[in-house]
Amino acid sequence: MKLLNAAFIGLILSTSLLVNTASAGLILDEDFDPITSTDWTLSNASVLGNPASEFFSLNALHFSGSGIRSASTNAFDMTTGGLLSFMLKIGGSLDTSTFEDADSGEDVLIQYATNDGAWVDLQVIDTEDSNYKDTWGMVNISITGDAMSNDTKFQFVQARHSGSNWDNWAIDNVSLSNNASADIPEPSTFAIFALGMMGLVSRRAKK
Ligand SMILES: [Ca+2]
Ligand SMILES: [Ca+2]
Ligand SMILES: [Ca+2]
Repeated sequence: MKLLNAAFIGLILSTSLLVNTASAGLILDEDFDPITSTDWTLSNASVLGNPASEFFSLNALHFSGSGIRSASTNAFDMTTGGLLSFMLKIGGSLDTSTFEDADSGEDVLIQYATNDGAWVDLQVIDTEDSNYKDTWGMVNISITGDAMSNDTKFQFVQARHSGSNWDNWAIDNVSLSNNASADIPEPSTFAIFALGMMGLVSRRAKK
């Protein structure tokens, strides 16, 4: 009987793990090691290796060219809402050749567009923000409100800077998840079901 109980506990745990993985709803997972180029439209952005160990984890997407610097995603179904998460570093007073100090007003914008409409700001990150200046920091943005459409794309963009090789920034470990589908049972439902089965089996065993 102990063996049976252990088997059921194992079933509960493994089922919970399976369901957790499914309900995470990960729809974009990019570490740039290497880049999945079909997932991105890039302008004045390039994947670099690890110059002088200044990058977060192996390659990062580095912005340095002249003209508008941007990286935009494909469109996703975001009707359930979700979370956009990524690592960001902006050049600061360390002022290296990879991360030249980005000046005030040369903000990094995170935007969305629905149905190929105009870009709308999700978050504006000031170049003087100490969470990201000269250091890698994580950005988490909840996808809510008007961004929740069945055709939503995202963009990382710096519209103003002093030109090629000035005012640099980079991103890494970009992930986008939508909220769990209503069709996927919660782990607790499975756990209750399995516990019920355990009771049933132990009763039968006693008989
Ligand atoms: Ca990376
Ligand atoms: Ca500068
Ligand atoms: Ca500048």
